[in-house]
Amino acid sequence: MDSPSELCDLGDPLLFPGTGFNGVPGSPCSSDCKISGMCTQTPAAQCTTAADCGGVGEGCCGNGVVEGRCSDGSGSCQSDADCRSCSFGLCADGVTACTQPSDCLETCQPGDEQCDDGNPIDDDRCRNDCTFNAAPVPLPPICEGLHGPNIIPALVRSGVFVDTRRVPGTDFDRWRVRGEFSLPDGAVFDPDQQQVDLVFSQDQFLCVGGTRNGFPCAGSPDCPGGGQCRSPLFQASLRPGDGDAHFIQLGPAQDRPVWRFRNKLGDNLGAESWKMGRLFVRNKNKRRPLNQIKFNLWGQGDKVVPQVSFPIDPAALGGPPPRVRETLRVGDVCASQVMTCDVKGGGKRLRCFSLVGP
Ligand SMILES: [Ca+2]
Ligand SMILES: [Ca+2]
Repeated sequence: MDSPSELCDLGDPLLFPGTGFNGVPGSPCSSDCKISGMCTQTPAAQCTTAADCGGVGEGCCGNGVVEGRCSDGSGSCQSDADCRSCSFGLCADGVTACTQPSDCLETCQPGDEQCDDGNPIDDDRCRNDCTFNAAPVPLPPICEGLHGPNIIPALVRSGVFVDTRRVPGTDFDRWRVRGEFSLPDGAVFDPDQQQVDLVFSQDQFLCVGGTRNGFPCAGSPDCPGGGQCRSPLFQASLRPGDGDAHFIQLGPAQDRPVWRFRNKLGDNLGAESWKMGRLFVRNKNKRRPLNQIKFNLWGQGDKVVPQVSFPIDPAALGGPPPRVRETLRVGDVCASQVMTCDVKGGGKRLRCFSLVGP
């Protein structure tokens, strides 16, 4: 996990084994959490743009943009237009006469980043060293619109999927995930006031509704006409204001907030089969220096009509063993992790966990 990224709150060392802390050499985050990238050829050097790094050809990985350097060395750029300036009748080279920026011929020289999504998720389409991932485990579209430290790796300590007899067929109808993640600095986490989304996904997403209903998609722009790009496995949303169909905050203990969600039937519209959830904040203290959220979420698709079950393709994402991405979005924070599963009970039960770190 200690490759270039812009996670500026590295969290509990339990969560991120082998990582340094903010400001430590090799850490993607400065002590004041302002540095957002690392130079591609000298990874110990922190940067906010490519202009902070060596010379032409070296990129700043983790700042969320693929940049180059202007041929005159004047700064970072994404296109030639960024490099062309005309002031007092001269281009930036100080020699060429000009009346407007387009008269100048400075060019934007590409750097060595193949991609830069600015997030610290290493196994999505863009790796933490800003190279393309040939076999990605894509993030679900519910994380759309979030960048950098607001997309964070989670640790799933336990994920269980069971094919019970209560729902006919061979798909999985009972699920439970437990784990934790560390909130980035400045994140607002208030699940009784914010929408909470839970997604289990593999490599495919499909449009639901709109003019391309049923077609594969990578994001909502692929589903015009009001369609949604969703995981065909499991996707659920709990919205504030829906009464007991949402997380509520328990007790007056503001220093240690706990949120709980319960629905015995699991019949909330948009969150069918989701029966229980518990989210728990551990505040900063001496033993645990950073904000940590624990989650425990459970569901069973038997009571709701029609009954809910979903397949997990053991061959997707380079399996077997089966691999499933679990993503929890609360407000403007998306915590996600890929689980690897052991097959038990003749295929009727998956026991999954995430591997974090080297
Ligand atoms: Ca970059
Ligand atoms: Ca990434």
